[in-house]
Amino acid sequence: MMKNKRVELVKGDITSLEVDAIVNAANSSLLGGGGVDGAIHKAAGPELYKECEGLKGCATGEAKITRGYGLKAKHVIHTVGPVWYGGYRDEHVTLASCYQASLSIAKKNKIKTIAFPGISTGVYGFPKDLAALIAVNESNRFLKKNAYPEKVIFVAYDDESYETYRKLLDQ
Ligand code: AR6
Repeated sequence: MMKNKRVELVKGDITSLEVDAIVNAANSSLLGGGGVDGAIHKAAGPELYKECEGLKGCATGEAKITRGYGLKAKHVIHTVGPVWYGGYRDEHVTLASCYQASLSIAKKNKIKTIAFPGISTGVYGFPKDLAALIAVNESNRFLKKNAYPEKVIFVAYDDESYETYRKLLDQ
């Protein structure tokens, strides 16, 4: 369906994917929360929480990796997106950094397939269309320069997000 074979779009729950790594939209404590973070911790089980405790948090715009435990995914890459303040705090730069940091960790760990939810587009309030544009641009930029990851999968949780990504990827 997509012209670029290294980028894919799927709709649904990221915790069900059998990939090398799923990305978590975490907060800086890395100790869980609601949204996709809550779903990932619930599916992975208490061992994920234990490993996260040892990481001592993560700065906004950065990323850290753990194992996947009860998930089908082998690893979880936890990144902390920016809270949207109307665009006045360079949120777009920080969000781009989340994608670059996550993809760099994937490369370091020779991860072949990585799946991203819409970082910051839930509780953190980042506009979904702008976030999807950043996600696609940063991923394409990284893939052009690197052999790993081999494939990036964008996971749209609802129809609206799916359409937003589809339009960006179809061109
Ligand atoms: N699979 C894929 N996408 C999902 C899933 C799922 N199971 N569940 C939600 N989404 P959010 P944020 C989508 O709020 O905005 C947490 O409490 C959702 O529709 O999970 O980065 C953390 O601990 C939305 O498009 O993350 C932080 O405190 C996207 O995932 C804070 O929320 C992200 O929504 C992070 O906020």
